[in-house]
Amino acid sequence: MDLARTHGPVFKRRVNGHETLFVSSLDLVTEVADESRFAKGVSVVLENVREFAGDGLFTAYNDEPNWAKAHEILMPAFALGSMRTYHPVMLEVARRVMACWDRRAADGSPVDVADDMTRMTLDTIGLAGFGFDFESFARDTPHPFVESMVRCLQWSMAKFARGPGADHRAQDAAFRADAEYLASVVDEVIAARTASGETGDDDLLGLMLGATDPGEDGEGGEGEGGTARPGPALDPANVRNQIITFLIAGHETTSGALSFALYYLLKDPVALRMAQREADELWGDEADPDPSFEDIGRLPFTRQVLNEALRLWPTAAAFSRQAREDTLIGGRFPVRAGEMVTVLTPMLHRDPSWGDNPEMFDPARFGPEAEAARSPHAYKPFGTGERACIGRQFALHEATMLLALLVHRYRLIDHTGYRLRVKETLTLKPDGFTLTLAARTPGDRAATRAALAVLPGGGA
Ligand code: FDE
Repeated sequence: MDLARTHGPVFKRRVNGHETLFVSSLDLVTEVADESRFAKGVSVVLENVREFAGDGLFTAYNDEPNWAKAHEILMPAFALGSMRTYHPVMLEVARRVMACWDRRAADGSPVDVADDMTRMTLDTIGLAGFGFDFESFARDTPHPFVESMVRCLQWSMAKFARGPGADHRAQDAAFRADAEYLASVVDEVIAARTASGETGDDDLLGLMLGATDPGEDGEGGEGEGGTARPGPALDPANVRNQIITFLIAGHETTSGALSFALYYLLKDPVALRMAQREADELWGDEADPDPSFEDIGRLPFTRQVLNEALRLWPTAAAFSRQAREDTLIGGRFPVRAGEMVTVLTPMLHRDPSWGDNPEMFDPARFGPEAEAARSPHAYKPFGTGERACIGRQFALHEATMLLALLVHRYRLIDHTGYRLRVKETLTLKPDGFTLTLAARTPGDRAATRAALAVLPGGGA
């Protein structure tokens, strides 16, 4: 981001022989988002992630047959309507967060926001995707799976920055051990499903194992070990890669988004009250609200808060595009066929087209009129085109519900006067961000309404 501020919206950075061409202005991103000229590029860092996520959706090459196959099988599971299926599990895990935070509110001890959001998103994708319970809230430290995964992601970044000559055998051996551990946890997930004999045919694992079409006579043949089940829709190695992919992609990014949203609400009393009022209008003084699936669509301001947090800190901070043919971008920068261009999303999201104060947190940027007036290429927290994020609705449903439940239930107290530090472990998160909490009372809810009523227009 500093380089872009110094050198402008197109520059090349060379690190140990790797050149990366970065772009971050609306014009240039509009060009590289053009699917007829560019496609997703598997960058050097993603090549490293391939070492443990293989041909999973995120790291697959565009022309790898397993990409199209898995995409087709999994798309319906991520359509908006499918969120109805995941809603109860998302709510169950949201209640785990609240049970944990209630204890902290009672004894006044701080919560580590990013850690708890990560517990929540890991449990959610594990249960909703694969019927596997990581039980993260029953642990003091993150599930060992998370620690291994974070080390694998760090290895993927560090490998990129390696200088010549040094000996990296120890790091590589440690990486192999972590990658094997990830695979073993996933194999346990698959084995648990296979052993239970349940099809679970509307979750991701069920779809991937081909459970939707259980031929009585065991037809469909390629299944392993003479089971009576039909052949898997995807081959076993690919199923394992997809699960690792969903666990990586589906939880670090979403937990970062929630953490940044809580950070900005903490620092913006009007936005916090508006989010609280929106939740209060749905759930009043109920001690244990029971949000319906439809309620989540009735939280537009909460959604705007998340969108705006993802504008300032798109937690997947860059994505790469690969030129289909030799071309020029911006009419004068040559890009050869096959060459990559990396979109530096946080700077695209601060492009002058965002107005006068792009560093300012302002959820009104995502009001319906403002959104309609803006180029679709100005905002890319979920990537672009055919290879854009498949988990977008999933992440937004999960995060909107939790954020609304949390602001409905707690006063957020900035006990350290926290100043934002962003930590990058391939994804972005606020570092060392802790809060203390107090249970909101009916009196607090009345005070929220009264405080907004003094704003011009009643804070509408
Ligand atoms: C994807 C994605 C992307 C793109 C990348 C490239 O281009 O390279 C992005 C940017 C993203 N993604 C982002 C995000 C954010 C958030 C919060 C999220 N994301 C979430 C989620 C959840 C889930 C489950 C997911 N996610 C998933 C995913 C996948 C699988 C992918 C791949 C797709 C294809 O096909 O390629 C993604 N994601 Fe996301």
